[in-house]
Amino acid sequence: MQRVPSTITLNVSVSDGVFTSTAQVHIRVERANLHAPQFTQGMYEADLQENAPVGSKVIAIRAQDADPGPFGDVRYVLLSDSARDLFSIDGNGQIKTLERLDREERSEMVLSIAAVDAGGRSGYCSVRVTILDENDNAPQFGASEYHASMRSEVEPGTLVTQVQAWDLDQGANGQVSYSLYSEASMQVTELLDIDPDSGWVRLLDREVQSSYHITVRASDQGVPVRLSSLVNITITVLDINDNPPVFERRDYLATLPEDVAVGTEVVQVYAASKDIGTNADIYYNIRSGNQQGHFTININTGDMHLDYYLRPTFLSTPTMAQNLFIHAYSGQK
Ligand SMILES: [Ca+2]
Ligand SMILES: [Ca+2]
Ligand SMILES: [Ca+2]
Ligand SMILES: [Ca+2]
Repeated sequence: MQRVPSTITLNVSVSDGVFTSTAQVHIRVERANLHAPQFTQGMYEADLQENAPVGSKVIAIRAQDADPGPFGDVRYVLLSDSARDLFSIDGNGQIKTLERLDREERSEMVLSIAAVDAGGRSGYCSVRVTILDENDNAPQFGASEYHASMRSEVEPGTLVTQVQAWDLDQGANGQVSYSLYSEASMQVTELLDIDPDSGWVRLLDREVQSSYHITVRASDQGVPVRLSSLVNITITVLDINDNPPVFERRDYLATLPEDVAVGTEVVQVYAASKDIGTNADIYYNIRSGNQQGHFTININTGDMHLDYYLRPTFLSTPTMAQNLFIHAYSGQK
């Protein structure tokens, strides 16, 4: 290609046939901006580790401009507003981070970048940045503590309750498994266990106790560090009414003088049940022996009173015995 001189000098003369005038015209030749910058790729792909320190290198991109001189000098401009706080790009097309990036907030970003020459011509490309997961979230249980109940007569093997935890991380970093907290007492681990995948708590063996307290751990499968959380579960055993009340004594004996006043307390009977809660509430009535209605019993306390004036009836005999059968029952009044 022939080199174009940077200035051209023209000698110009004009004549009207009589007079001639001559002038010299200097023309400075400027190069034309023939080429727009062009990226080597329209789309670049880059991976960036989550939480990488500020200033980490993401990728270097490059645009070329065939013009010599300033029209061939390229500078890079990050066009995406949202990316400008997070990434920088320097004169060599090197993209670096300005912030630590959180994959759980945004796992992928596409940056639009322009290469601009001194003449204002430009070319464009995109850079897709994929944020790679780091195990930076522990599993979180759905509740701060769990309460469940089971009936006292359930068979071993029964599923009692289920806990669930979520982990925001990706893949193994977010895969949750459940276990009984290893510091749980031996006693608890013999009575209950938990399915590592589903979080279902299962009864292994029954024991006479009104509640169980266990601690469950949810762990992720992160490498190299596994993260975990703990939660407490209280399981209340709902009693069934299967223990009939037993009187503390088989026979109660009361002796009354013949002139006893109406309303006098005769005796107080007492029965108890091995059940718990309302199933241990005992009620009393007189089952038989009280056909004349001489005695009353307090249904709640077992307190028996004389409800009759004895003297007229009993005068004829020196002593008189009366057998009463008291019934104690539990549950509903
Ligand atoms: Ca150019
Ligand atoms: Ca994160
Ligand atoms: Ca993460
Ligand atoms: Ca995790």
